[in-house]
Amino acid sequence: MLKKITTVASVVLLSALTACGSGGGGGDTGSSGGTITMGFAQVGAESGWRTANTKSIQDEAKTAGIELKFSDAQQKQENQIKAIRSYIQQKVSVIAFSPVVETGWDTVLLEAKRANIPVILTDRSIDSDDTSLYKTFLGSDFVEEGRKAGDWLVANASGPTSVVELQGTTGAAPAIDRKTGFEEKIAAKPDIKVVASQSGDFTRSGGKQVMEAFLKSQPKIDVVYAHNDDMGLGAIEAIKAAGKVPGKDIKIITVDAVKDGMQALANGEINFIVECNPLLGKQLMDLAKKVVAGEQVPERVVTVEGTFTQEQAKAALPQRQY
Ligand code: GZL
Repeated sequence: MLKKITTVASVVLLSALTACGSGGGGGDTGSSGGTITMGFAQVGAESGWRTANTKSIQDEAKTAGIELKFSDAQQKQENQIKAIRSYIQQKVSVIAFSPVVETGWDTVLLEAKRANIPVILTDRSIDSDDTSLYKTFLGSDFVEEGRKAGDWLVANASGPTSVVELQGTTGAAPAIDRKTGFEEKIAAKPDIKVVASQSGDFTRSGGKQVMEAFLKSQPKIDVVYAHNDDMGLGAIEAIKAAGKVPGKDIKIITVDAVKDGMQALANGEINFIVECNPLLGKQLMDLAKKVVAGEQVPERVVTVEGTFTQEQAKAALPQRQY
C-alpha cells in the first residue's frame, strides 16, 4: 500500500487533474454561496521559513475571501490534534494543516472524514496507509531537496570529507527525507562521510547547541549539512565562538533560502542553499475552493523551487519576498 504520496503521481503546481474523490464539507461549504471557513493547524513559529509560511496563508486567505481559523501548535502534535478536533466541532468547510511529524494522525483524520470535512495537507505529509484521509498534499519534495544538497557536495568536495548533520525535528517528513536524499547522493563519493548527525529541531538555538557539541566531540569537521537555514545560522554562531571561519574552515549547506540564510550565503558564511518555498498560501486557497466545491484535485502538488550559490544569492536578495 502506498504509504506516502511519492512524486510519481505528483504534478507540478496545479497543472494536470486526477481523480481524487469529491469534496463537500460538514459545515457551510460555500457551495451554497456562503463564506468558506478554513481551520488551519500550523506547526509553530520555529523558523524564518514557518513565519513566511504563516504570513502567506493568512494573507492569501484574506485575498481569497476565506474565513481563516488559525492555531499555532508550538511544534507539539497533541496541540495540532486538539486544534483539528475544535475545527471539526466548529463544522468548518475545510481543514488544512502541516503535520509536525509523519505518524499518529489516522484517528483524528478519520473523525474529520466522518464529519464530512475535507482535509488538505500542506508543507509536510503524513505516513499513513489510508490516503483517503486527505484530499491532496501540497508541498515540496524533501528527498529531492536532500539530493540537491548532496549533489553540490559531491561536486565540490575533494579528498576525505567529514560531514556533521543538523537534522530537523525528529520524525518530521522534511527531516527524514532530506537525510535520505543527501545520503543517496554522497554515496557516490565514499570519501565523504557523515561522522555525526543529531536533531536541532529546526531552530537556531537547537542548531547552535548541537554544533557546539559536535565541535567538542569531532576531531575533524569539514562540512555542516543543516536541514534548514535557522539551524545553519545557529551553527555559524558556534563555529565563530570556536575561533573558526564559517564558509571557509567549515563549509555549510542549508535548506530553505529565507532572507537571513540568503544574507549569510551572500556574506560567504554559508556555501550553498537549497530553496524550500514557504509561499504556499495562494495554491492552498485555490485547492480549498475546489475541494469545498466538490471538484477533483491532484493527489499531490509539488512546489517549484531552486538552489542558490553565493553569487546567485547576492543577485537574488533584493527581490526575495521572505
Ligand atoms: C519544510 C518545513 C520546514 C522548514 C523549516 O517544508 O516543514 O520546517 O525547512 C521549518 O525551516 O521549520
